[in-house]
Amino acid sequence: MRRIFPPVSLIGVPTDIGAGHLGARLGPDALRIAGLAQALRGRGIEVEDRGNLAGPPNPVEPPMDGYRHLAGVVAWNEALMQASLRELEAGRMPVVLGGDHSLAIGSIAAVAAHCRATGRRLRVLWLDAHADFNTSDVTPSGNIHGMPVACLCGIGPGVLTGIGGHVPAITPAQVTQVGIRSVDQDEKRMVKEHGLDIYDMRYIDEVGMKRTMEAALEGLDDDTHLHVSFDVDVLDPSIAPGTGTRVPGGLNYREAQLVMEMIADSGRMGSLDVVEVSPALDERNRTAELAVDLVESLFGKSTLMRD
Ligand code: HAR
Ligand code: MN
Ligand code: MN
Ligand code: MN
Repeated sequence: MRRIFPPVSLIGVPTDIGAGHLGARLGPDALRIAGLAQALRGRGIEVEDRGNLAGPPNPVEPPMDGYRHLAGVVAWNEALMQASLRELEAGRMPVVLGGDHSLAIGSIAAVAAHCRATGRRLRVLWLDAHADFNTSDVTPSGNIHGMPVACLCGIGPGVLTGIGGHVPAITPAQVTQVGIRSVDQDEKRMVKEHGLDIYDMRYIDEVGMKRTMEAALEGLDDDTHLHVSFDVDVLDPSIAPGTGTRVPGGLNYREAQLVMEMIADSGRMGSLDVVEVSPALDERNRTAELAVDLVESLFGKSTLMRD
């Protein structure tokens, strides 16, 4: 059975203001050049590319009070929250092209607000090498792309935790993380304290990806909106070198495909972020091309007709 997807709106967010490395600002165009819109249209999906949002330039300043570029991160996320909510309210699926992962704050705040308004249950699947659960007190870098999950769970500055109008936007119980292999010392304490559901690389090694994803997707029902936040650094750097914070030991090609195929089979994906693509660090755009390949699988592409 071919699943019917709602129309998709691509929202480019060309910034690296939440990161410590420059380059994710070029991610949206790298994904476009890799043929994202065409690939989705090829699957019979109606796609509108809304172009890029506007926001402040990256001032490349040191952190202040534990945050680098807090005001700029807020500005980009407020713009994204509005843009994404507009698409959801129009019955369209926002696909956010990052940009660094701090953008998940605005993206998921919008989805949370929409789910609140429509009475749907929200679950967030966070595919990443990193837990992104730092706070200004414990961050080793001040980089806000290391903090979005904490901010969404209400732990962070009010200007970020309040972006969707409800604090917290989500609870840790709504979040499942897969592929994690880099968690900072005090961040470990944080994720433990807040009971984040983390399938790290050791778990995947021991149990295998099929059982990992069965566990990660457990409990989705017809009323669940699944938001997928895909940080391309979840992939092994040998297949996805074009990203700012590479960590060895990530998902291989087949594992990544299976993750996407099993999400597609759940039939519950209602919104998506593709973040941290950094083409200047890449080899001939292969990371963006791989991301597009994987997004096709998220939208139901498979080798055979399976049901
Ligand atoms: N944990 C590190 C920090 O907070 C790096 C995390 C940010 N890197 C990302 N996000 N790409 O997933 O500085
Ligand atoms: Mn809706
Ligand atoms: Mn991330
Ligand atoms: Mn990451």
